[in-house]
Amino acid sequence: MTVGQSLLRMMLLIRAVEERIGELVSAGEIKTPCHLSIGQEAIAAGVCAALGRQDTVWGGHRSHGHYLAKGGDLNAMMAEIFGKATGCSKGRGGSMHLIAPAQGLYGTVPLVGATVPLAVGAGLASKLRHEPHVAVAFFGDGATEEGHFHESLNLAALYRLPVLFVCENNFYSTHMALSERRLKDNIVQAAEPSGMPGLRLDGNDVLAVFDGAVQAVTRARAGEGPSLLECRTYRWRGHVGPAWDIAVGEHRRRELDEWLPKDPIMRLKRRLVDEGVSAQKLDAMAPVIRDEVEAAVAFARLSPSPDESDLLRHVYAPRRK
Ligand SMILES: Cc1ncc(C[n+]2csc(CCOP(=O)(O)OP(=O)(O)O)c2C)c(N)n1
Ligand SMILES: [Mg+2]
Repeated sequence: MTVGQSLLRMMLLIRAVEERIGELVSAGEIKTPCHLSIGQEAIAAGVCAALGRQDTVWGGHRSHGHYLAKGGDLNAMMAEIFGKATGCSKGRGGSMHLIAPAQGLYGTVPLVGATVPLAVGAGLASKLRHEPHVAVAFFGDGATEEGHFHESLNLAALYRLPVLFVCENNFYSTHMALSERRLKDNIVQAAEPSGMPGLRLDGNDVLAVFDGAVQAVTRARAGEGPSLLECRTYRWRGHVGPAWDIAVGEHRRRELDEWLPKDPIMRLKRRLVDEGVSAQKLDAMAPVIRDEVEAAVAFARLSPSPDESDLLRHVYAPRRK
C-alpha cells in the first residue's frame, strides 16, 4: 500500500468508527460522553504516519483518531467506550481516557491542554536518555489559551526538546468561536517568542499535514528542537455527541456549508484517482473497514463489565499496616 492509500485507509477507519460510535450514543447504548473528530481525521492520520512506534503521542478529549492512528487496538478502544473490563483503561476511563502504551499512545486527558506539558516531559526523557524518539502533543485551539501551553513551548525550545506541538484549530472551543476569544487569528505566531518554527497547515489536506509532520520530526530527531504545527480544520459534529450542531447559530450552519466540500477523505480519494489509482480499489476499503468496526462492537458487547468489588481499586492508597 502506498503512503497515500494507507492515509486514506486510516481516515476511513477513524470516520467509520466515529460514525458508528455516534449511532450507538444516539441509541443510548454508549453512555460515556463522546467528542467526535469527524471532518478532522487528516490531522491524526497525517501526523501519526510520520512517527515510529516508540515516538509518544498525547491527546485530549477528542482523541479517538489519535489512538487509532498511533496503532491503538480498536477492540480495546470500543470496549473502553462501552465501559467494559476489556477496555484499554479497564472500563474506568471511557472515551476521554484512552491509552495504548505499547504503541506509544501514553494518554488522552480531557482537562484542556493537560497533556501538552506531559509531551514536553517525554521529550526531555528522550533527550536525557539519548534516545531518538519524539513526543507529540495534540490539542485544540482552546488549549492555546491556557498559560501552561506557552510555558511548555518555551521550555521545549530552551532545551531543544524533540517535541511536536500539534494544534488542531477547528475554530471553536465548545460553542465559542475563535473570533470571540482572540483579537487575531494568529495561533501559529505563538511559536515566535520561543524561537521555534511555526507551520500553518491545511489540516484537511492529509498529505500537507504528513509533509509538515515529517519536516518537524526530522528537525526534532536531528536535535534541532520543537515545532508548532497549526492545522486548520473544522469539526462537523457537535462539541460532544453526534448531533450536527447546526442549531447552535446561523454562523455554524454557513461555515459547515463551506467546510463540507473540503472533506479530507474525498479530497485524497480524488487525488489518488487523478494519479491513476483505481477507484474500485479504493472503494473496496470501506466494506472491509465496516466489518472491522462491527467486530469491535461485537467484542465490546460480549465483554464483561468491571467487577463491582473492583470499584475502589486505584482510588485510595492501600492502608499501611
Ligand atoms: C482546563 C479545562 N477547562 C475547561 C474545560 C471544559 N472544556 C472541555 S472541552 C473544551 C473546549 C476545548 O476546545 P479546543 O481545545 O479548541 O478543542 P476542541 O473541542 O475544539 O477539539 C472545554 C472548554 C476542560 N475540560 N478543561
Ligand atoms: Mg477547537
